[in-house]
Amino acid sequence: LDLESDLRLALDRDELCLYYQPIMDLEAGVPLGFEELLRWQHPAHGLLMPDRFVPIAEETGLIVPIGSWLLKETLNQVQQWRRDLAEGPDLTAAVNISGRQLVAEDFPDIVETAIRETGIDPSAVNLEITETVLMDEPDLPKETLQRLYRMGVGLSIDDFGTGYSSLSYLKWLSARTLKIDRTFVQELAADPRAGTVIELVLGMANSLKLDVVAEGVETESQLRELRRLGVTQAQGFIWSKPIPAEQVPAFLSTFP
Ligand code: G
Ligand code: G
Ligand code: MN
Ligand code: NA
Repeated sequence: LDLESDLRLALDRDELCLYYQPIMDLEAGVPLGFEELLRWQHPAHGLLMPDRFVPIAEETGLIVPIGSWLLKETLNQVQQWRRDLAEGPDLTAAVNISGRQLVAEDFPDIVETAIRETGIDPSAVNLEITETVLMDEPDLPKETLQRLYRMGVGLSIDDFGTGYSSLSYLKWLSARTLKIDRTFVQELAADPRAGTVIELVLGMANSLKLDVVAEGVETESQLRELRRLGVTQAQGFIWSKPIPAEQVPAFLSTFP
């Protein structure tokens, strides 16, 4: 199955599409924003999930043009919801960024152009970078991170807790958000230490003035426990799976 040659054509053939999952404000009980998640409507194999093709896109470098496209597409989409929907004005846009994009010299220009062309407030933009990328990238371009910070764009550390966290990067990174990996949420019921780890992350995040999002919330009991620990932002199937853009207005209309 030669997905690589198909992937080279997918962008031009309009086969890539974006799904969106709400990120919830637990105190207000409303969505505060949406995370973009990439899908590939393959002509022969149907709807492919990112784990099937993002690694190929990263190896081949195709993630760079694909990533530029989806950044612009997401900012445009979220800006439209911010403008057009009663529940939309403060929504944030979370966009997954791979290491290959981050180390490209023109990445800050690409972000700046996407923001200018879509007209979205830069403070509504969160770029999600996995902790593993931050640890593994030896030449993490600090200039890029500083330029993004000066633009007012937020950085979210994705899958936090799964990498080999030296934590030293938190000092100079000026991130806005830590996203606690869903494995910690899933272990809450079975392993009391999972809750302790989340409490420690919240304490550290509080000292560093970082927001914390808990990922992968599926059950009421997980939600109750996360609230008890002091988590104020979360996402997961309990509210919604990732959904196509067309379904977002109906989702938003269910909130007061
Ligand atoms: O639902 P889900 O299967 O969508 O996503 C699986 C993984 O693929 C996630 O860990 C996510 O970080 C990654 N992913 C999803 N969308 C994108 C994207 O647009 N760019 C990159 N680099 N990774 C993505
Ligand atoms: O970018 P990130 O690695 O955080 O990607 C989010 C991934 O988590 C996507 O694959 C998405 O479909 C998945 N996801 C989102 N909410 C839930 C959930 O409640 N349970 C599970 N098992 N997966 C989730
Ligand atoms: Mn993510
Ligand atoms: Na994650």
